Amino acid sequence: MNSYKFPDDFMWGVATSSYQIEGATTEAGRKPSVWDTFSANPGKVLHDDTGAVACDHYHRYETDIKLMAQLGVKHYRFSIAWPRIIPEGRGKVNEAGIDFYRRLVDCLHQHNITPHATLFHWDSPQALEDLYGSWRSREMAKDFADYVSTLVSMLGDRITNWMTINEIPCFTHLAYAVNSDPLHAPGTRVETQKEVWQTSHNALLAHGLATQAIRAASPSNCFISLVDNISVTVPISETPENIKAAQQAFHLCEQNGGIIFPALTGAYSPALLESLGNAAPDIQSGDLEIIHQPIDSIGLNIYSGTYVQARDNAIHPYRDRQPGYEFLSFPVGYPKMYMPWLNIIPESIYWGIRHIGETVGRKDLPLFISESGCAAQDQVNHQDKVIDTDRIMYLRQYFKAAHRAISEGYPLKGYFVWSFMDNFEWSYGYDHRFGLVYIDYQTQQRLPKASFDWYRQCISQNRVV
Ligand code: IFM
Repeated sequence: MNSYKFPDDFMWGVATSSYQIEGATTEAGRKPSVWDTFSANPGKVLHDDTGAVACDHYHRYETDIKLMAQLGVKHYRFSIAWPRIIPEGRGKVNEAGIDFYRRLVDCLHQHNITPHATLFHWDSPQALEDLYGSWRSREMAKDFADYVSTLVSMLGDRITNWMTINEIPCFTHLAYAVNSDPLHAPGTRVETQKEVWQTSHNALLAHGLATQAIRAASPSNCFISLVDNISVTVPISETPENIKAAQQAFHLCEQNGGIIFPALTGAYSPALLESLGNAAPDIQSGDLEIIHQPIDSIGLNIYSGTYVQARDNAIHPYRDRQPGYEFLSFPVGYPKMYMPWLNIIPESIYWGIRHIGETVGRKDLPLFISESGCAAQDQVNHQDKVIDTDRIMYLRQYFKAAHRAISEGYPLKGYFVWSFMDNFEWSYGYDHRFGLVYIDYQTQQRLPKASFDWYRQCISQNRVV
């Protein structure tokens, strides 16, 4: 019998991000982020929801941390809002902002929960957008590193697990659109694909400079990761041909070749550069060394994937050629959770991990699932319960795929479920609930769902139940 037992030191955790839960967007010196501006613009976010109040976590963090302790997690991944720390993006430091995170982290320690702080989860200061267009400028990477340096020198006595940046593709490639206004994220219209790739290159520089800044400012030994939402290619069946096809396809699936490859190997994928041609970003001398800083682990946010199969004469999406594989589209009726993109592919966890080792060539690098979870149409029943068996079904399969990776020797160290509680799901507002804890946004009441109890049992028994 396979009991799906995990290693004794496996890190079970939950994750959130600042703009999605904190609220209090005008309090204690915080100035607007690009998401405040974007969501205040009618029609940009479903139902015109904004993060102004969100889960009011800024005022209710103690209640929330007590619930985390009841869940039994020993690890919590949250993010720090740059506009709380340096409201104008550069220059004057806001002590009240630092104090909030001091209180939060102290409370976590009191409950024996280890903080894992993400330094940027998309809520960049609006002032820098106004000044130089945010990620369109290399200045952004320098300002980010200065913010990080300040923060780590002030909070490094309490936090030793740092994650530089969350999901580079989402605030670059989704936010800068060629000759059209970006639909799902704040950003700008640009004229060429090259400009879009330049934004992700600048974000990679920010990651590298921030990594250097953390090492320099941290008062003690610390652990640094990048968090990436790689696009996982999954072989339709595990024949040698299909596995090879999935590995080849990984380079050109979405932004993999230009983000995870340079970050972990110091070079853009040659296959990507070839396919981009003139659309490739300008890479200045020394950039790749900065980007490819030694890090201690990689965080993978994996929710879904793309099936691939071997095929001679396949036409590649970027140009005509015969690369030996094809991306498969999903049949009508393929099972998905409550998000247009959330096709249920549990084995994406296993293949994402395996690609880092075999396809990117970083078998040495410890990794963890820094986000995985699903949205569901949760409802409170007449007994005041949310019985989200769909979420349990989803997580159970994904945990088993993580277990498979560990049993085959891949260095998976932890799993952070997204999300601890329902929250502001970006352009989908509050309609799509990802939490283990239900939030009643009228009353701010917290209600643990059935999946909360299920996850609590997994954690206490250290296996998939
Ligand atoms: O809510 C987001 C999160 O901010 C980043 N990763 C994906 C989640 C679900 O869409």
